[in-house]
Amino acid sequence: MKPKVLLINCYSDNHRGAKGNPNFIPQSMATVALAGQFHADKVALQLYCEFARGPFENLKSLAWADLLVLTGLNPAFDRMKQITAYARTVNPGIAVAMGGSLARALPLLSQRYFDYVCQGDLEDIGAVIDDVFGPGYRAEQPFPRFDLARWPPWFGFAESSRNCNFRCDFCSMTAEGRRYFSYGADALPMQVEAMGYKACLMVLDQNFYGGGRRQFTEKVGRLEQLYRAKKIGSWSALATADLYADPANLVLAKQSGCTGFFCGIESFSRAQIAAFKKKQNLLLPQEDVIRRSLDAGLMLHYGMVFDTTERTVADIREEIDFIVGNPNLTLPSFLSIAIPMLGSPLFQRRLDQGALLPHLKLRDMDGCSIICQSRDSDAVTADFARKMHRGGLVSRRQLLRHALLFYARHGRKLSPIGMASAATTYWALSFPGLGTNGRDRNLKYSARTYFANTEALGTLYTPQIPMAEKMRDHFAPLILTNDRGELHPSVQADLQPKAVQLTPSTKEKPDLECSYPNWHA
Ligand code: B12
Ligand code: SF4
Repeated sequence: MKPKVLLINCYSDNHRGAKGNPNFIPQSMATVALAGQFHADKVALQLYCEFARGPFENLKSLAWADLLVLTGLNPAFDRMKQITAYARTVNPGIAVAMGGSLARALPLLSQRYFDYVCQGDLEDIGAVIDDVFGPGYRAEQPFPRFDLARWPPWFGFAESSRNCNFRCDFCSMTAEGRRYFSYGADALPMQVEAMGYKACLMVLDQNFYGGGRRQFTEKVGRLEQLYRAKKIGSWSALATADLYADPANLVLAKQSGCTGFFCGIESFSRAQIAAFKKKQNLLLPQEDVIRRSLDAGLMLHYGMVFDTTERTVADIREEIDFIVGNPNLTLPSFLSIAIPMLGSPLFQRRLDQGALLPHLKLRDMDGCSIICQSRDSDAVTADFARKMHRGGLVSRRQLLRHALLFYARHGRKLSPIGMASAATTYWALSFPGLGTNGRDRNLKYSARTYFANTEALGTLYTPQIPMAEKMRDHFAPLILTNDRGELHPSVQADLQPKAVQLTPSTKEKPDLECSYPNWHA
């Protein structure tokens, strides 16, 4: 009998029966990449993504598996605990491994709930495989299992590097301080060969430009070959604003079939960017970055991050009006309340300032809830967050006017896919509730408070089957702060100040731990 492994990407949805976001771009690659660490012939695998398909409720699969492997973003910690409780109830012998940024941010707490807490990269699962099944069950040539991916048709996701070479104040990459490294240019053709033709290939790196001009040119060269050979219809990637400093980069990208990039613009306020320590965004004014991109025929997607602790709602609304009133700017693809990610310098600063809300729930550090004390009154801040989440910050008339002027000025320069992707930004601002945070799709909006300490827990927090008393804690939300906004005792050992070891960024050197040896060829 083959060992059986269930891999789940957990997501912090509120409600049992939520439908998930199967057509949202981008989707996570994590389970597909993790699956590639197991021997394809000797291990039976099932993959599930809660972001795409809604909360995982299949007790039969939990009873089937010998090993449960969990991944997910920080707000998904409660979901990891809940699924583990179900697994142990229906299948007491199951082994549970978890990993990713949660394992790095909360290693000690995680050990209370999971058998294996993998703080490193994908390759860490190798030791778990050996421990649970014995030798012989690791993949001989680890490689993402694109054949098991259930992504929107026409889209493929790939990676060409890990981690980031920048250190923005709020980001989990900064909290982790891990070294940026590139897989090498051949990684992309290998992944495309394995996944087959895709109309749009999206390279999901933290920073596609993290290896500088030389690596960028090499990777774009490979993508151009794939594009000319009709192995991809187009490509896009996530990259930082320093990419736009050299216009030649944009020419290269455009001629290689690129439709555009996602770039962390975050704010048009220089003061805010400086406060976020996002120095790559100070090289050029944000408006110039967008103008250069559009002039080169490349769409630019970005998110806006609003820090209501530093800025008033009136100031933020002025910024939104400035964007929507300017048809030379693309509209943001998503709006988010600033999240001081666990362990980041901003998290520490907010903690020291006493600015974290009391009884803060990790589940609600999701970009659509208020996490810190705000400059405005609760009523004003909550009204802003509600409009951000439900729509109403920008009128449909303003959006229509922007769309007409934008397409008149830039429509002809963008490719058809670039134009279609520009259209999604109008949709995102009109119906933001249908965007990334689908977590309240089934919850009456009026039930929300928009504060991360007073949001109602959804139905997922009530077990769907009888549970042993010892599992009760698995259904309690993880609370990060006490009633004074100080660290809650349960996370003190993990989150109290430690000298953050910022690893110097290395641009060229491959990481020897990476399990994809051929990619460095
Ligand atoms: C796809 C994506 C999304 C998708 C899907 C998310 C999902 N959960 O399914 C969407 C668009 C929904 C999304 C939303 C958000 N995202 Co997002 N997203 C990504 C993105 C672009 C790719 C993730 C991915 O597939 N990576 C590739 C896989 C292979 O690697 P990985 O997951 O990073 O894991 C590595 C290690 O951690 C480790 N690992 C991970 N899990 C496990 C498990 C085991 C057992 C082991 C051994 C190892 C291991 O192995 C991998 C490589 O070594 C990343 C950026 C990036 N390049 O990673 C951001 C990123 C993950 N998102 C981020 C953020 C901040 C958000 C938002 C908060 C944004 C916002 N303000 O709204 C929301 C959160 C919404 C929520 N409620 O959770 C942050 C970090 C978040 C965090 N740590 O919690 C990232 C890193 C971007 C960034 N630099 O800021 N996101
Ligand atoms: S550039 Fe992006 S991924 Fe890198 S540290 Fe800044 S926010 Fe994080």
